[in-house]
Amino acid sequence: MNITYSLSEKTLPVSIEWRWTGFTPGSLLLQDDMKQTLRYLAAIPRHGVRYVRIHNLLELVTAKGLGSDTPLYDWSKLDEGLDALVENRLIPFFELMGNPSRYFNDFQDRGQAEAWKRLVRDLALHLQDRYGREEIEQWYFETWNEPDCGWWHQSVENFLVYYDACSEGLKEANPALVFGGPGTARTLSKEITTLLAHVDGGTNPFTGRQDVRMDFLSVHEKGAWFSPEDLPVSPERMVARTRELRDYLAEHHPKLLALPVMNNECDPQVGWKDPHSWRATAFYAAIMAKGLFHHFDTLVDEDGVDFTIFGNDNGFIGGWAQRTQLTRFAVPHRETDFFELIKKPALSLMTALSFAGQERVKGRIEGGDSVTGLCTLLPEQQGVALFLSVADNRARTGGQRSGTLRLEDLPQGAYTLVQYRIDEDHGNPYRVWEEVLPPMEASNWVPGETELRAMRAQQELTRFGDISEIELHADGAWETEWDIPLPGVHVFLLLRKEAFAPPEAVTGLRAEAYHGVHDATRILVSWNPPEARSVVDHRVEWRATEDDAWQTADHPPLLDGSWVHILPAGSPVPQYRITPVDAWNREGPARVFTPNGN
Ligand code: 8U8
Repeated sequence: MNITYSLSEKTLPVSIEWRWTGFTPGSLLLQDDMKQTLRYLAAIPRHGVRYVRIHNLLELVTAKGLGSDTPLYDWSKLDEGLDALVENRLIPFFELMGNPSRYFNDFQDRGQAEAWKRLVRDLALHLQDRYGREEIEQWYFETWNEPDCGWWHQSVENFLVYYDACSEGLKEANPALVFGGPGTARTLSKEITTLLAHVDGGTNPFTGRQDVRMDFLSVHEKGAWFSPEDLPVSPERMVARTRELRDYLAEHHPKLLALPVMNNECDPQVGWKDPHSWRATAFYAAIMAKGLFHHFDTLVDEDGVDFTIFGNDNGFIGGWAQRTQLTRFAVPHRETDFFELIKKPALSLMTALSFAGQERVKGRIEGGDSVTGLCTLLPEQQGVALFLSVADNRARTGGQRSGTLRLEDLPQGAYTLVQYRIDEDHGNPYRVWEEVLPPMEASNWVPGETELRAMRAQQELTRFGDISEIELHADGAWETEWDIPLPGVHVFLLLRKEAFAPPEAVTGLRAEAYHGVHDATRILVSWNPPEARSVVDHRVEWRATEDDAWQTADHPPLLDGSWVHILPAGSPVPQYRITPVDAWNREGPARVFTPNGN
């Protein structure tokens, strides 16, 4: 199978945002396990996860006097939840969803419609007060989730009133705030077609004019239906259905073809909770990547659609087989505060994709649809990050794919090749679990310290092969043989040493003790890695007090800024020192964390 990317071709923007997750309900934000999950997400380099879409955030709000001009709101729970996102540099994708104090039940009632508009205005003003204008102008606001499948309890007509109330309330607070929707579950459902007709020429009841706004159009097209079976996952069908929507717009509302379109629940299979053990494996990572690359190849490149977001709704809390980025082991009845989290390949994919640059070149991949790719140019002539996904649409297939890869018209000079891999043998903590499966007689079995350590040794995005040097001559061509098991994801990084300074220091270093599933003291040490794509590891050292010597911690190469330290029960939080290391073994400045800032 031959793959060619020619860098002399016109570059295109990397226009799809995938740095995304979502979950429900909003109240999860108040739990310790979710707060720790957010630390793990924030620790991915280069904001590898950036946006978090959450249903029912407004269930965290209570209010008195919603029908009056001066309602009294209690934002405290919402503030606690959103603080947990903002302090982790995560951006809320805010669905205006939830029913504060159960007040709203009929948007035909003019008073309720006005009260909703006021609630949305007051919410936006409150957020602006708390987080600043600049911060919330980066957020997205969206309608109620999936008004076409049971989340919405009023009529379609009432949804239109609700829609304009949201839009006008936001506008009154700050006209720069972005608003769209409706995040539909069913292709071209009555709810979406009615809303599109309203946007295209309907009358806004708040202004009496035909000025209904929609800043983006969001849909949910998933790769397979609800099922206990591992149905084939079809990125092709996701695209086909999005094309149906575009065809519908062309026929009925050509003006709306210019709207940015997003799939902000693009999950492989409906039903986040249903157990599908492939969600623990490389298949999940590979099919997510294939979905993304296929959207670039088709909707963006073939159709020229302004397709902006491909967002997985996989930020839930759950086990290996559920739709999560980490698996949780917990003490029964204390699940949310006595737990351990282990990263899955779905999270490692976000670390892998964080190597991407902002520009890409189109390529040629010959022979079959199980191999898809994305080739990006790094900023400031630093080199190339190229991603291949090898997956067919069924979770249970094996074997491998192989061929040649040719990059053409690279600038001449010396490059360093660094590769990463997600497959059965790379970054697969689930295999450790499979090997130590709970004993037959165990009830509520949780892994021991040895198993936890073994899983953590496998949970990082894993380097493939040695770091090697390549000299490219005047023709600027690089050719290599590749051989990738199915399913798998491979990253080729070609880095130009002269374009990289030694790494900068890490930021945001912290160390937080938490209750695990055993007695020992456990500490999540977390930090924001430096931006440079040349960083291949972070050295972690610790000492109990100033008077002790630094001890070097044992860990696999760490690209993410997250590492768990286990100490004898009752140990105080030690000091930590983190030093980033690059592909040429150059160290960045060390940063020290001292508990209580002493
Ligand atoms: C298609 C569909 C029918 C239905 O009756 O209910 C649905 C509920 C349908 C599709 C999605 C849906 O809920 C969304 O999908 C969930 C899931 O588990 O796949 C969650 O990921 C989402 O939070 C939810 O919005």
